[in-house]
Amino acid sequence: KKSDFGLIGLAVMGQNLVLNVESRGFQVSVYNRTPSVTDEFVAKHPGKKLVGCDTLESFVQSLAKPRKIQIMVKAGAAVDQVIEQLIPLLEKDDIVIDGGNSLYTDTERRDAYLTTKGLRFIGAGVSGGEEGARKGPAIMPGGPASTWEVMKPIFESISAHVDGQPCVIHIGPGGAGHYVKMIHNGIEYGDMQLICEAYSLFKAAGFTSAEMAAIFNEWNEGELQSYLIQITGKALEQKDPETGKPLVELILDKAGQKGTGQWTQLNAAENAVVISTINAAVEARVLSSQKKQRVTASTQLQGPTPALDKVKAELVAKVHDALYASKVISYTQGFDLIKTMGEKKNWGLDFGGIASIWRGGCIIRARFLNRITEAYRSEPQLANLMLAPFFKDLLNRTQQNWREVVALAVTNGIPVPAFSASLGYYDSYRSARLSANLLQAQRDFFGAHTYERTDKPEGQWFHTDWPEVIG
Ligand code: 2AM
Repeated sequence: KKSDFGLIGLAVMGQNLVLNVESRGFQVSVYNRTPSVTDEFVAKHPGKKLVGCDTLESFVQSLAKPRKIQIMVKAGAAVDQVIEQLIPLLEKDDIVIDGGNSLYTDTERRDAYLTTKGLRFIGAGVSGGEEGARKGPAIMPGGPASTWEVMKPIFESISAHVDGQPCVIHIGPGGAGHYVKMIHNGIEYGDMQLICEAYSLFKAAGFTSAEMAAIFNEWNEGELQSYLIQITGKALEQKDPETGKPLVELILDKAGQKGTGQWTQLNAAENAVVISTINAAVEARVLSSQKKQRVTASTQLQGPTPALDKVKAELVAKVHDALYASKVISYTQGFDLIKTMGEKKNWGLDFGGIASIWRGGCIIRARFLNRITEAYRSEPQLANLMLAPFFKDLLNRTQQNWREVVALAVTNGIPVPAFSASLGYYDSYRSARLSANLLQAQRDFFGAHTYERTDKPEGQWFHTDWPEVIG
């Protein structure tokens, strides 16, 4: 019997996806560049419907037509190399799926290229890490709708499910799937940083690790319920086996990144979309990585002595609101970017559907995503998520505490770049009049850029002969 599905690249994600697909009743052929990895993997799983192949030729021959081949190799050149090796072996209408973290522009290029070869291509973002791959990830496939229809039964059966709904929808053509996965990762950066800022305030106020764990555990029972809040509570409970101390306090405060956050930043800059919360999160990682410089600066640049212990009692409820409101801003900005690109590319994106598939499998899974789905379902053309009834009420209810938290952080010298960037966006967006009138005066002053007036119809442009400045 020929296999229903083939997978190339047996690193952990690939292996777990294979086991997931197999567990749903499909026979899976597997291939890895280093054959010993294939042999060991198959030997480790006796009795499963797995076909190990040591050559790409035998792998391709073992698959039922149209062939469905998922590539799970390192993003970048390796994907192109595998595709090049596959092309001469494949036949018209065979389907190649790239399930790695590819840059969406690479996906667009590969989609166009494989189409010229008579082959079908899907660029699918797969989120959820190793565990998600094994038990059910969120999947964001991009490519032609007709190809999605062929892949749908397999993707829907292997994805996570929430309320009986699979956490996979056809995102759109071409690079849409990998694009949405990229924004998912940007949002993930934001969520993580916001939680870390909450932690830093609690820490400065003198909460113990056990007390902080209890706060996050409790938050996970309420509106903030999410995977990242949940693992934060668990992480804070963890003791170092050697010293018995809270493990988190022993971990070096130097964060890495793999680049999807920066891709999101670049894309936002190209499209002139404000994603200040995500930017703050990416930049916070950059500053964290400059540990040596920070240690030097800490003895040279002055700040206030934190005195948050006095407000300890009221801090929990306030930080809760600051975190929740900032999170709403982060998603507002992320969806603004998705909407902007979706329209530019004509992808026909379903924003509510995107939020709903993020409810399961992936790192940002959270209860509150339902609210985003509801907002877009009731108003598909919603310009800004903050103006949906639920989020408007939420922000109006939390904004006072949010401000007080940012103010406390500022007066106590505790960095909260993502909380404050979010608040800056909120206060700017809700300002009927900003200070850009002065900006326009400056531009007209030095560059004769002209300006419009509040007392004249829009579209009429004025220039002033400003006084000459000497020196
Ligand atoms: P390997 O076991 O032969 O190294 C993650 O690195 C996965 O991608 C591994 O399964 C690895 O195979 C595979 N991989 C990396 N570069 C590759 C390439 N150029 N061609 C094929 N597979 C590759």
